[in-house]
Amino acid sequence: MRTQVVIVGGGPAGLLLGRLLERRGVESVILERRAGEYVLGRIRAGILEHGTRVLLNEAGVGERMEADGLPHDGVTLCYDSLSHRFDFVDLVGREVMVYGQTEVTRDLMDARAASGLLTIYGAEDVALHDLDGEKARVTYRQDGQEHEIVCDFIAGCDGFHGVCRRSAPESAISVFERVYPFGWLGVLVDQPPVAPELIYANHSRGFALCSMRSRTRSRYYIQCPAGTDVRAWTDDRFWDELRRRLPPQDADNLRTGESLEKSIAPLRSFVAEPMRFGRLFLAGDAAHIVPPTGAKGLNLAVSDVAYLAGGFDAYYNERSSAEIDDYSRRALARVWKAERFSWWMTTMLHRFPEAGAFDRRIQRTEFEYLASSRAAAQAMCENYTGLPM
Ligand code: FAS
Ligand code: PHB
Repeated sequence: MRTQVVIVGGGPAGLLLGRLLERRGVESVILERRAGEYVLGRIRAGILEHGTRVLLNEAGVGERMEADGLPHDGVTLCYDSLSHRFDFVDLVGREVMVYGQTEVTRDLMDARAASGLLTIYGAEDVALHDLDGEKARVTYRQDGQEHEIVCDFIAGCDGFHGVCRRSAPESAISVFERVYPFGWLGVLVDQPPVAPELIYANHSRGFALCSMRSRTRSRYYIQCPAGTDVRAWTDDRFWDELRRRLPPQDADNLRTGESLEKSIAPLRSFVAEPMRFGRLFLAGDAAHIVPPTGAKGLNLAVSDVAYLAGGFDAYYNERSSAEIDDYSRRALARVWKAERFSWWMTTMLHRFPEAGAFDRRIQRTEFEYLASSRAAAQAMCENYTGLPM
């Protein structure tokens, strides 16, 4: 088989890249290791930046998001007994969209199927070849059969544990990483959210987040020590701990129920540089990871593939390589700003086991400054609702 771009990974980055390329007349094949239903079963992000919402609408996959999503124009941060609501529209003139990653992925899958474009699910042992050759090659196995695709470019959209980043020459890649001493224990429940907007709380017992997927389905997280076994957490134990970390009026409003999903996400900051190796381009979690505190992970995948689609468009339709040659620099400039913001939100809102009295005073002062300075609040909201793409 031959194509112009092979996309490895059928998550949001790969599917959105495929959609953006289709709109520009560039041919792609997506290779996804898992089955489609498995991909949809992963509960991940919940907040779309303003720019992501605009881009999904421009790509013609925003209809269900606009019908079912929840535009939010504010968020509340708490620190012990302190609580402050940040009004996005007043401070930075834009809002965010609450619409789960699962639904974004479903919309993209449906659009690709409706266009009759090829996504190969169950593609095993994907391997990349000839990254510096005249053409690149991708091999994979499906139903016991070996297959090969010859292509101009490979987009590595296969996430943190994928094969693409590992296929780059070890001497050519630089890695920057911070692993946090805690994770997020997350629960999905079919109960109305505790409040109309998100609540991020730094309590002496640890971080908690009240989020949602709709007016009848909620998503909650509590900080837990790294290495925690999710089996040690019954629903009742989770609800009791969450209630203890929330402001009293929110704890009283909490509607509990049987968890539809319960999982622990480790927290890390990670960037691999550069994001291009010959004919291989990395995008999304394949190139970088942020702690979810800033709600940046999915949104960074979106800006990466927007840049990459523009680059392939210029290459094929204007015979110019300038944009793809500048992809890594341009993408990393936005990645690092999101890494900074996600690190800053995580540092301010979590209890660090090794923190001393001075560290906790500085953390509280960071919150008090943020809650008392319009300029500081504008900076926080500018990042949370999304820096320009
Ligand atoms: P993804 O990991 O979503 O997709 C990669 C795809 O590649 C997967 O479908 C995988 O099956 C496939 N793949 C992997 N290896 C392959 C191979 N060798 N061959 C073929 N296919 C292969 N972000 C937030 O903003 N908020 C959150 O709350 C949040 N929670 C998260 C929880 C967890 C457990 C994780 C892991 C991430 C979370 N994220 C969150 C970040 C997440 O939303 C990512 O940013 C987002 O999924 C990025 O999308 P992709 O880059 O497409 O990577
Ligand atoms: C979510 O709803 O899953 C969510 C929301 C905000 C975050 C992280 C996760 O910062």
